[in-house]
Amino acid sequence: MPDTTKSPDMFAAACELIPGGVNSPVRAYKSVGIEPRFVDRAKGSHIWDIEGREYVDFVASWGPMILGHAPEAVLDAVRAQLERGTSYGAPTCIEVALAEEIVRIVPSIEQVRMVSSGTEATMSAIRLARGYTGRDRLIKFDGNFHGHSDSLLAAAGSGLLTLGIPSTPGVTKGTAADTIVLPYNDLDAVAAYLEENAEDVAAIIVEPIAGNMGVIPPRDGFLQGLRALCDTYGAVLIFDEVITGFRVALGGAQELYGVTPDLTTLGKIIGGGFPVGAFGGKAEIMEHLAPVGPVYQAGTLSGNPVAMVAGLATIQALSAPGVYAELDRKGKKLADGLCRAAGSAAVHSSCNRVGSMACMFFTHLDVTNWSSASTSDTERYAAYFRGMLDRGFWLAPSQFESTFVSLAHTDAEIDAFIAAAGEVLAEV
Ligand code: KE4
Repeated sequence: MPDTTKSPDMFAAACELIPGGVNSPVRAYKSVGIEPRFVDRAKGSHIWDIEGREYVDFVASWGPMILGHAPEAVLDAVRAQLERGTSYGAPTCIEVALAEEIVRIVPSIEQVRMVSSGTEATMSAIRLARGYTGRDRLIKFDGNFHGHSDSLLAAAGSGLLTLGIPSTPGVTKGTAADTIVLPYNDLDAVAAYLEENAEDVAAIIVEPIAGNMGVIPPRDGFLQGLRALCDTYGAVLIFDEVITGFRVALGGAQELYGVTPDLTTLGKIIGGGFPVGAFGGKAEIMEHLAPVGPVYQAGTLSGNPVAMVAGLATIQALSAPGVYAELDRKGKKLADGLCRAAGSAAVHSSCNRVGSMACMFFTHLDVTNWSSASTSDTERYAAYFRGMLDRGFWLAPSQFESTFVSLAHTDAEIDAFIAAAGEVLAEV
């Protein structure tokens, strides 16, 4: 490894060893016109690069760091576990404890299976829904991203939108043919498809609040309508709450909107910064999973004890009274301030927010789906991103992601963010 504290030198070396120099495409900063800065450390709401520059972080590792980075409660729990070993490949009391907490907090989840990423969670949930129903087709929504398993890389959101790749080589035609992609928030399109094809549809998977084409809330009645259609046609309703789980409410978007899915996928926050995903739901469905039922799914590090204690400590901290009111207050302060700053700078923008996840789109349209989100001026976003980075604010390197506020962000930091945005928006 090069002996350097300069990101450009480290990036050059990384590009020789890791495709694109990164272990996940969006980190390569391809859509914001500069090279990525390498991180040295993070604590609370702050992150430092290897040049020693300090930033206020609004990426939060793409969502997990809702308490802020390296919270003491999580560090203490992890330190204690490390002395007891880091992986056993055997059942542990701590994974039962985390499962118990998830079942207690998310009423739709009667049983839950731990995995090591959100991708694994959604991939497994879809296989389970197909095994349970005996049907093949899957409905997903344009601009929703559910990780990179083959069935889900059709007009996916997040990195694929950022990279402008509408789908990806390597996914077979047969796989793609079983995935139907419909416009987000368009209940009529779902009803029309199901009327003609219901007997083939195993599941509908949806981000109950879209977080991978920027932030887009469900239209009134959209989630309730999906619930009713799945009841009518016997399809499994899967809420992908990898972002929204424990983010917008302790019980996630399903608590916020009062809609009960059949299966829920989780990730990010439940790992407390460690690699964890989970999927769960009705026991009647979950019991189709091996070793009880015939649907196979497995994982060496599933339920890893270090990740479990980190997740449990995080959820226990989030269960304290007033946490989500505080997250919502901070999220509102940031989004309202950003909108005011954009208005003062006469920048066409549209701001969406749910709780502590928000997005300012560089478009004059109300953003309700991918079609409207895609009208955003991504070049202008890139200039805004660079301006904010230079002023010490660490944002997602893509118009099509979320700005995350954590419990660690102070009002003063949010005020400083808004002031900086006002300066930058006046220039872009
Ligand atoms: P992971 O496999 O990255 O843990 O989770 C996939 C996933 C599933 N479902 C939703 C709703 C998700 O947002 C994600 C992953 N999110 C992206 C960022 N929006 C991860 C960041 C990245 O790709 O590097």
